[in-house]
Amino acid sequence: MSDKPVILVTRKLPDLVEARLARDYQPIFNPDDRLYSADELIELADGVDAILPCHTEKFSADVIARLPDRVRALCNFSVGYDHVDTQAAINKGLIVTNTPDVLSDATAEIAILLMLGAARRASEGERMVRAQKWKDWSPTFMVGQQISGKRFGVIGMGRVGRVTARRARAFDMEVHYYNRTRLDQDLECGALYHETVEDLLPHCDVLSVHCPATAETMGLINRERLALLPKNAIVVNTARGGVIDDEALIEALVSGALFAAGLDVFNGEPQNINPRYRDLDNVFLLPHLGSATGETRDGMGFRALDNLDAIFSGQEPGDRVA
Ligand code: 8YV
Repeated sequence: MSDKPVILVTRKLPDLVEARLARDYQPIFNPDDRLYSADELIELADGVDAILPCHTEKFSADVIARLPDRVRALCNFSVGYDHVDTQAAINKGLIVTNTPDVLSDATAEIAILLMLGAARRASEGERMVRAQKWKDWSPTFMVGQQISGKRFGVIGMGRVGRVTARRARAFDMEVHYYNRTRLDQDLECGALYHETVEDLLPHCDVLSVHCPATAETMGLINRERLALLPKNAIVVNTARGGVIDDEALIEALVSGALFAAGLDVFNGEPQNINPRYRDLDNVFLLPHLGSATGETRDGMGFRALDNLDAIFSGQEPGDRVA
């Protein structure tokens, strides 16, 4: 019998990541990439030393309480950890880690893609070409919005928010932001700080959401706050669906108060997103692709493994969040 730690890997991971896991641990893989129920997770965790989950597995207080005591850590393959009840993990003595930094570039790319797609009506145009409904060209045909030189507002100027702001500057956008604490000048790079979300919103031709999903940020972008955006603003969300009140956003898109939205994350994703989004031409919808590049998914896996390695060699993992 090997004395290597046993790791439950909840989803199919990139080949290089699985190869390193197989070299250094006794992994229990999920070759069919099936989404486990809570009961299955608990059953599979029997005899396991740590779990390497994704945000698709929910570790509620109840699930955590039912995990076998042998499980020492949840080393997530994600930067967000709103799927884990961290207080319950702390109470049980479970270490929780995430994968920051390695997905900032990829997520920023998707935020910029959503901004451009929403502003220039990309999915609407693409659907038209595919459906052979493109009949003519005229000076007033499918006119969108130019984003160059406009104001780019960021809620949550963490790693992803800062990289996205840097990319937006390449379009000569003026960056405004709200963050719980003001950044040092060298990290601000000239971005204009607003002390409250309410102060920020009137300055956003594009609003890009980058804050984590917490009890405080749930429903943050609600009807009252959306009303503070300039007319014809664009809302982009690559953070978590829960930060936006869907009904309020949809109303603003239908009424024309907002020009468009670009969304990569949703309440109820993947199967139960608000069906009204599907009927709106002025939303650009993507299926949670923020970190979906080969380079980034390898990087996330290696980062999760670095955390596992630290834990099983008796060191403090670099990305401990609980
Ligand atoms: C990941 C994400 O792909 O890392 C995150 O928090 O939202 C995604 O981009 C996903 O969470 C993997 O578990």
